[in-house]
Amino acid sequence: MAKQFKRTLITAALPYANGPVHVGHLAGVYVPADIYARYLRLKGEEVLMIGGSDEHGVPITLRARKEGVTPQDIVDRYHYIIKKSFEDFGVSFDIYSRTTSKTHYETASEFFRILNDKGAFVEKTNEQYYDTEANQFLADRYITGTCPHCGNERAYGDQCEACGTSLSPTELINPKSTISGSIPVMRETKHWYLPLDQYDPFLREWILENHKEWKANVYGQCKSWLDMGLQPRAVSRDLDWGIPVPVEGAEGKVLYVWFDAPIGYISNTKELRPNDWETWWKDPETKMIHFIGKDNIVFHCIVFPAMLKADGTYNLPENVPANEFLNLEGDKISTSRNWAVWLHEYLEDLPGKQDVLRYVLTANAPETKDNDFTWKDFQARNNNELVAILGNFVNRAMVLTEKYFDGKVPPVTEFTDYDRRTIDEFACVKAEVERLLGTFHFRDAQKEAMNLARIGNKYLADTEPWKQAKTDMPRVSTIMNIALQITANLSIAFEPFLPFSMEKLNKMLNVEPLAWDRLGATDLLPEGHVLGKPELLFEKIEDSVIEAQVQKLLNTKKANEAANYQAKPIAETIQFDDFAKLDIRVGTVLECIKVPKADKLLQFRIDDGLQKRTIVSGIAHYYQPEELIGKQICFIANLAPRKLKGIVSEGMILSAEDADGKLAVVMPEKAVKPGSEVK
Ligand code: B3M
Ligand code: ZN
Repeated sequence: MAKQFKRTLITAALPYANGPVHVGHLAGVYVPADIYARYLRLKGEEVLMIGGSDEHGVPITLRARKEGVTPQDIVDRYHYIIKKSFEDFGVSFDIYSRTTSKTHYETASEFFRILNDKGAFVEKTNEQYYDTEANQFLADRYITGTCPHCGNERAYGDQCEACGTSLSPTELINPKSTISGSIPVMRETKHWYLPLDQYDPFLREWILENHKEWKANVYGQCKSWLDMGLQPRAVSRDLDWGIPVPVEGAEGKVLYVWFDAPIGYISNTKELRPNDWETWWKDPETKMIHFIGKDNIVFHCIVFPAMLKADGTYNLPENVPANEFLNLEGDKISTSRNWAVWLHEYLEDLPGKQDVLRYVLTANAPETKDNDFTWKDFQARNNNELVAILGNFVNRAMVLTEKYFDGKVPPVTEFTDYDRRTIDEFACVKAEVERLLGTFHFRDAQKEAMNLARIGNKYLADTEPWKQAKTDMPRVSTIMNIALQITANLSIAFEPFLPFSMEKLNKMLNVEPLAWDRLGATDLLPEGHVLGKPELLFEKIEDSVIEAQVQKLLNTKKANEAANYQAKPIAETIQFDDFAKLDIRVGTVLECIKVPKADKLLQFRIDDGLQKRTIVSGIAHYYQPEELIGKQICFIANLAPRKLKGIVSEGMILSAEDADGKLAVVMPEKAVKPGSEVK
C-alpha cells in the first residue's frame, strides 16, 4: 500500500541568476512541476510550489568581474527577468524568492550552525592556490593554464573546454590567476566537509531499497554514485560572494553554493508561511517532491538528503522526478553560445502563444532520454494537434450549438448505444490521466487528454448533426449535449497543461473552473445553460513565422563560427624562387556571366593588358555577375589552362575565404593599369 499524505510540497530547482531562462529549463523542470501542482490543486489537495533564484556561486562573480559590476548587480538584473518569464508562462509558484534574501541568510546560517554544533562536519586543512597580488584564494574557475591532456592554453582550473576533460587546478601547466594575471602560490586553508561516506548505509537503504519506484534515470544515477563510493565534500569556499560561514575563525569563507541553494527551498517556504513552515518540512504527512534536471540529481538525492538527515528533524523527498536534457535543433542548449530559445524573446516574437510552447515541450519532454526541440515540430504540433484536433472540436461544438440552439445547452432526448459507448470511453480518461500524472508521466498524460478531443471529433464526424438537423432535431439535441459535455471535460483535463487556453474555454462555456473530480461526468453543463461567445482557441502558425525563428538560430550559428574562428596554421616554408614562379596580375573585368547548370561558377572575360582571356571562378554564391563588371581583380596568369564545365579557364582569380567559408575577391586598393604585376 502506497503511503498516504495530507499535503504536498513541490520544489522546482532554483535557476542561477546569471542569465535568463530558456526552453530547456521550462521543459525539464518548470512545466512538469507546474502541471503537477495545478493537477493537485484541481483535486482540492493542499499544495505549495516553491521556487526562487540561486544567486551565489563562482560563475556569477566571474560574470560580474567581466562586466565591471558587482555580483549583486548581476543577480538583481536576472532575478526579475526570470521571475517575469515564469509568471508569463503561467508557472504557478506560490513564492518565487531569492537566495540573497534576509530570511535565506538567516536560515542557511542557522542550518550550518546546527550541523556544526552537532559535530556533523569534519574540518580539514589543505593547500590551495592563492593570488598574492589580489590577496585571495582562487576558485578553480579563477585559474587558467595549459591543459595537460590537449595542450589548450586557455584551460580552466576545473575543466578544459577544448577537450572536455575535468581537471583540478594543480594539474594545469603554467597556472595563472585570472584576477591579477600573476602566478598563484600554494597556501594552506581550512574548510568544513560533510562526510558523505558516513551516510552510505543510510542512503543505500533509503534509495536503493525503499525507493525502487524512482525513475530509472534517477535511481540509476544514484546507484552509480553510491557504487563509486562517496567522498567527504567541502561545504565552504574561499570567496567574497556568498553567505559567510557562521563560526569563529572562518573569515573570508562562505558557504558553498550547493550547500546554501537547497536550503533556499526551506527559506522560501518560511518567507511564505512564517507560522506553519515546519508543517511543510517536518510533518511526516507532508510529501516533498523535487523537480530538477539530471545534472542536479546528486545534490538532491544524495547531498541534500544527507544534510537533512544530519539535522534529523526534516522530511526527506518522497520522489525526485528528474528529467534528462532538451536539445535545440540537434545541438546542446548553451547559454554561453547563445544557443537557446529564450523565454522572454519567444514571447516578443510569438505573443500570446505560451500554451503552444507548454504543449510542445510536454509532448517532447525529455522524461526518459534527451530530446530535441525543433521549430518544424513546433509548427506541426500546433497546426495538426492544437488547431486541428482540440481547437477544431471545441469550435464545432460551440458553433453548432449557437446555430441550432441559440447558444444554450440543449437537452438529452434519448441515448443511442453509440452515445453510451462514447460516454463510457471518455469516462475512462480520468483514471488513466490520474495514473500517469501521479507517476510523473506528463507526456503520456497530455496525450491521453488529447485523446478526449479525438473522441469528441470522432463522435461529431460519426453522428453528423449537420445532416440530422434536416430531419431529426431531437437527435441533434442529444448529440450537441454530449459534444458540449466533452468540451467541458476537456477544460478540466487540459487545465494543468494549457492554463491560458482553458481559462479562455471556461469563459466560452460561461463556467467557473470545474473540479478535477468531475472529470468524466456527463452533467457538467446543465440543460438550458447559456454559453458565451465562440472564439478560436488556437490559430495556425504560418511557414514564414517558423522560417524567421530558424533564421534567427542560423544567425547565431554564424556568429559563433565567426567568434570561434581559428586561422589555419601557416604552411611549410618556401624559397623566393618558388614564389617567383607565380605570375600574378591585375585584370579588368569586361564581362561576367553565370555558367549554366553550375550553381557555383561565374565565367569572366578579363583584359590582362595584352589580350582578353576567359577565367572560370567558383564564387557565384557570393557575387551577382553585374557587380563585378568593370572591377579590377587579381589572378594567376601563368596557370596551365583547365576545362571547367566544358569552358577552358585561363588562370585563377584570387579570393580570400572568411570564417564561414564565404569568398571575397582580392582587388588592388587603387586603380592600376591592366596587366600590372602583383609582387
Ligand atoms: N542553480 C543549478 C542549475 O540551475 C542550480 C540548482 C539549484 S537547486 C537547489 O542547474
Ligand atoms: Zn584539454
